[in-house]
Amino acid sequence: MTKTALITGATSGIGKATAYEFAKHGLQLILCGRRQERLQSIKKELEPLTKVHTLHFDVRNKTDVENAINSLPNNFNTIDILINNAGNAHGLDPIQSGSIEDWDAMMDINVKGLLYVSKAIIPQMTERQSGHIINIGSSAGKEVYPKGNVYCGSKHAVLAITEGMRIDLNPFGIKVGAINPGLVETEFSKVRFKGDIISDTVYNGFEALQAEDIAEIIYFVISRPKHVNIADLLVFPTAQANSTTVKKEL
Ligand code: NDP
Ligand code: 8X3
Repeated sequence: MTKTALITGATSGIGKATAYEFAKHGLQLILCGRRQERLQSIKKELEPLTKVHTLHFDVRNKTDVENAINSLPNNFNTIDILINNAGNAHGLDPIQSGSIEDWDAMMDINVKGLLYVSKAIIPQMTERQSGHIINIGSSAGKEVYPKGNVYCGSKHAVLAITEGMRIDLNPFGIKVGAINPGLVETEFSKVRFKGDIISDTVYNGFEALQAEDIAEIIYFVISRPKHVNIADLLVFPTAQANSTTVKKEL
């Protein structure tokens, strides 16, 4: 039977590439994000391959999250796979001069938003005793780098929550895992640096991961047999050894 996957943050980067990858394999899709026009144009492009429904909400707004999930039509309301991907870094500042607005954004989107979406979907998975949740963490969830403070904190939280979900959902046969990329060339740095010119240089001098690399890995993870759960996966570009060690040729 065709599986249905809900992807948050499907309007760009990793989430968008995952939508295209899943569509190639015939999964039915629920694509989420704030930028409605992008959702519509992705839907139009993917509809020759699969059925697509879009949901337009900010993951920070728990009422909107709940209403959006509750609004799903019958043919889309059984969610087999949840990809909790929406998120970003906001700013790269030492803790003493970081902006509270940036901190709020990262904790509210990366951590609380992930929880709100999960809360709206987990009950149907426990009831059916099946489902697969993948949380997109980060190498920043496994180590802390200078000025990464709150973003790293948010991604450490994602990993702790992932482990907690896996334990609590274990009796229900629900798979839970995290995929933790290093440097991926997406709109991530444009958002982090608020469009500043510095965002153009982040991926210079080495071959960064592309969103499609992560999308292929996500598809691999969701396509394992029923008894196999990839619980935690760290993936760097070859040029990157950890958050602070990147072999650049400039
Ligand atoms: P992008 O900026 O390209 O994509 C971020 C996505 O998140 C967009 O689709 C955006 O949609 C969505 N999003 C952001 N804020 C909200 C919000 N408040 N409500 C709903 N959706 C939101 O970045 P990436 O693809 O790189 O990032 C995806 C995930 O991967 C994030 O969790 C990020 O932390 C993680 N990651 C990224 C790495 C990288 O180097 N790029 C490395 C490791 C992890 P819209 O604006 O339309 O709402
Ligand atoms: C994104 C990777 O190194 O910018 O999570 O934190 S990094």
